[in-house]
Amino acid sequence: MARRALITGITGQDGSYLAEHLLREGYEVWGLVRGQANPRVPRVRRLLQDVRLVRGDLLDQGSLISAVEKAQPDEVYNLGAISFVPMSWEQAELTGEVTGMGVLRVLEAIRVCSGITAARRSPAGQIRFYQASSSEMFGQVRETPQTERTPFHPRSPYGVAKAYGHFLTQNYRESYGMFAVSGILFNHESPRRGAEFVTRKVSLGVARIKLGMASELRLGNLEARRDWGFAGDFVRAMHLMLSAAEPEDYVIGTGRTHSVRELVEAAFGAAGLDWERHVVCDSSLHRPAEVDLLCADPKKARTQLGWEPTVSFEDLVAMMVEADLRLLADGRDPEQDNPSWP
Ligand code: NAP
Ligand code: G4F
Repeated sequence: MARRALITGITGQDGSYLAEHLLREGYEVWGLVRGQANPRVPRVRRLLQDVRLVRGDLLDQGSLISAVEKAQPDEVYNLGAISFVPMSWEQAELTGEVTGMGVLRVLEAIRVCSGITAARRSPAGQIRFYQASSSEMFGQVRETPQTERTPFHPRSPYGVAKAYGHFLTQNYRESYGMFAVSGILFNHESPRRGAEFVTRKVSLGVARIKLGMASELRLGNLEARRDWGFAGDFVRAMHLMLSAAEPEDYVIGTGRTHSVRELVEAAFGAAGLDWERHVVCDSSLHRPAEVDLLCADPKKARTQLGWEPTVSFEDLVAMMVEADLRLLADGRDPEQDNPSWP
């Protein structure tokens, strides 16, 4: 029998790469989709044809129990979240409900469906659980690079909600003996990245300028530094964590950090453009509290999981710029009709 995986957030960047990876590994893949007319669902149905879809919402406990009952998964990957940091200040309560409390609801669905109680700990052959934790939890970093032992100091309602989900996952592991782990993932990008995140905003902006569709690109803080990797590499780490002998949390990143300014230089350079002629700094895009510097120490993942990133920062930026040049040159809509999807 093929192993079964249930993925929340199947319509997002990571959901698509993880589904492809697990299908290649021989899994039967189920994806949770929300809403009665979710515009991303036709795209998933068209592009990930072998994925089975089940309706549910991280805000709705009963729907998650039903989804687990229907999919009968061996593994659950909780990737669903409100994941855009600036939105978490605008809709802090909703972010807490989806990104934070959503983790509790998924864990409870697994616990209830598995018949786990304080007296009856997790049985053999239990459902394994992956939580999409984030380097945003490190926030105002206490040390660099950041490891699994670095304390958290989140700087956004999103980071706070992720910290709640992270500690809750650890707590369910300790309280009920569940195979529940968190991957503390640093920023990972791809041509499938949402257009609101800075890497994609820049690659789309460069493509529009190169094709004469725009002349300027407005950005916020150019000095923030991130450890940017390729999403296709990072989903392999999620699967390795759930395939390990013991449930443990891991930091996943490249170990290299670059500023937004360096990202901009690389992206405009990849299209043969001078960024200083086009980029406009817009202070309205600055955040109420910024995370200035993120840089992973992925040693534990390398030594215990054998995980290594394969795509460099320069190649990632070039890949995204080239994909967006092709996309816009073909007259396609970046949100609806992305040919970089499978
Ligand atoms: P993404 O592209 O923004 O996808 C988010 C997913 O969450 C979408 O499929 C969205 O579905 C779903 N979702 C939102 N609200 C929901 C709800 N109420 N119920 C069920 N699903 C809901 O995010 P991503 O980049 O793939 O990231 C995946 C996960 O990793 C997220 O939890 C994110 O916070 C975390 N993470 C990401 C990074 C990164 O650099 N990408 C780094 C660390 C951690 P709809 O299509 O229906 O909106
Ligand atoms: O691309 P970003 O919006 O990503 P951010 O805030 O680091 O969050 C992403 O990575 C987290 C992992 O650390 C995930 F958990 C989270 O879900 C998400 O995927 O912004 C990156 C940096 C920030 O410092 C921001 O201030 O870029 C800076 N920036 C400068 N100008 C901008 C802009 N960010 C955006 N989105 N748009 C700008 O115009």
